[in-house]
Amino acid sequence: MSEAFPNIPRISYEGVDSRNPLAFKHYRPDEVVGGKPMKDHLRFAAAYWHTMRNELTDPFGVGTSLKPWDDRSNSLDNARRRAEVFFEFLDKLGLDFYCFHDRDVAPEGATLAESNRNLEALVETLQTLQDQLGKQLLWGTACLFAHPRYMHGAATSCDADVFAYAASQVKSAMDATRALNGEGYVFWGGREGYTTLLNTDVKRELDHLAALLHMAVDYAREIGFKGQFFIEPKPKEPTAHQYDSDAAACLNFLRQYDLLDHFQLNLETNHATLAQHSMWHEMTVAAGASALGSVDANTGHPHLGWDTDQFPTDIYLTTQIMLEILRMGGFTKGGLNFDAKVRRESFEPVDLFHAHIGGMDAFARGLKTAHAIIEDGRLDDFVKNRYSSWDSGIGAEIENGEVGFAQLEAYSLSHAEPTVESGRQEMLENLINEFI
Ligand code: XUL
Ligand code: CO
Repeated sequence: MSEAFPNIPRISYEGVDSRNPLAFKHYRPDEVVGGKPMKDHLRFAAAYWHTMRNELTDPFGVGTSLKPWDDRSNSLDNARRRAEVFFEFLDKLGLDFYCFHDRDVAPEGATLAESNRNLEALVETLQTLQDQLGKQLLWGTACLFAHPRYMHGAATSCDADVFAYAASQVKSAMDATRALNGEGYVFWGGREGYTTLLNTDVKRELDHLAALLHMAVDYAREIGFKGQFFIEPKPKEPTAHQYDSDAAACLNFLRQYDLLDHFQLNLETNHATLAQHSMWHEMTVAAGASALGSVDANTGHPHLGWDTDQFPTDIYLTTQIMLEILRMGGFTKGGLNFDAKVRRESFEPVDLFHAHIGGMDAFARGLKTAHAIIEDGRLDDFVKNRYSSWDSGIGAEIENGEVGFAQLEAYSLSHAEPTVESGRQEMLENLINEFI
């Protein structure tokens, strides 16, 4: 097949003085940071759905995206051509991983059997391309939200036949992920939520969602799938309330239904901000439960209240994300998946390159900055010191469960009014700026 991007060279590192928009200024895959090459810290992935399938429509207008290789048909040939173009894209950018939904890579057929056959055919193509170019599947998933059958949800549909269909689709998507040696499998609750409580039995729907996840855990055991399961929180959109609304809600759900041992969280910045949290908050909550698994790297628009899925370019954001990743000792099965799309006005193939280069450079800077902050040690020392009253004396006794109200009352009656210290927020903000 002829090249899809004939005028775009393989993207290489040219350093901070380069003015070439098709070069990395900061991302140097083999540069060692804290004992590990950048590429192994960052584990960048491209999202098949945005890169290959997003036509850049919006509620007010048709798609604008130019994809000369795509004849817009539902044929297997077109699907295979797209896969080849996608791997050319990964190769030129030096992206080591990718992620997909079943229906992104293979067309939905007239029957479930035909859809399954289409997916199996594309898995063969993807396997060949992975082997040829040395690429890896970060995670796979099933699209349980686009087809009209899922209008009321998939695992949480009011209709048991829809649940059965969704389960079948997850089964095939897990087979595909296992065949491609995927590092993980994601559940994002597409339409698992409600638009009105007038017609919804929330408790019953949550029970059903948990049942589907337990079936997935059982099936993984059955087929020997060793990948990591992830849940991806999002508070709303498309439904008014999504059951996987934020990290805390997901952890509570997993704990309630005895699934915590089998799942980690895949956190996405734009979902965090839709939930009125910062990404840093979500990461801290997940890390606190040892459930921080993977990241969908994107960002929202500060003035828009919906999921705009923009490429991440903010160095503060990438620094905060990489601080948490370094603090937990790095990714194991997870990575940084650019679940992001170019703007509707950025419709040319080269825009896809600019977008990924920017995201990769922003994360390379975030990694180097976070590593320097940790090496410097002042931030961590400050926090450690702030809690030093808990390291001995009455603090240690409380933490060890050695005292109760009566002892604490006696303690407080015999001691002077506590003297507390400044939180020094502004000083710490300035400290971060020393490194940015
Ligand atoms: C939707 C979203 C999904 C998941 C995978 O907002 O983030 O693309 O990442 O289903
Ligand atoms: Co996502």
